[in-house]
Amino acid sequence: MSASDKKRLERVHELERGQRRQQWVRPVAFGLLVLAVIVGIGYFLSPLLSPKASGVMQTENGKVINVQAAMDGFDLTEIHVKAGETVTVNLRSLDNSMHTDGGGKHQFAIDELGVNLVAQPMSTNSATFTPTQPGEYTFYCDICCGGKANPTMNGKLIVEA
Ligand SMILES: [Cu+2]
Repeated sequence: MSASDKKRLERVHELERGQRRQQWVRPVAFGLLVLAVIVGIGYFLSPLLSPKASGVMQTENGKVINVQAAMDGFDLTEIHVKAGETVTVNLRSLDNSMHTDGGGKHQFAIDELGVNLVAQPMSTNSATFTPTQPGEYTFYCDICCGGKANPTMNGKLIVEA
């Protein structure tokens, strides 16, 4: 084999190696793209698919209030109940324990009514109380985001006569 033949042969091998590289790069890149799209769609759909649990329900045991808290505040900021009516608050924290600010916990506290409820990360905690005096009470979370002073981490419980 002459020197030029050897060189030509090397060149052919080089080309084959290059093609083999391309052969796996494309499917892998495509696979990653598909994965990214699926993850992206899942990320945007998950809040729509998970049941939106917040709201106020009238039950035979009084009023049940499902309220969710995250770093941007409570999803209910005004709650109406009647004086003398039993109120159960189910507070759900939507944040996980990776949050440095408050560790994913949120609070629902009403000083005047002796309510101090803390929900653990991604969990629900409940408190039952019966307000007897009509009036406007502030509920707040003093755990995250500057606490009580944060205007988004509070709301009003309005007790009607
Ligand atoms: Cu909070």
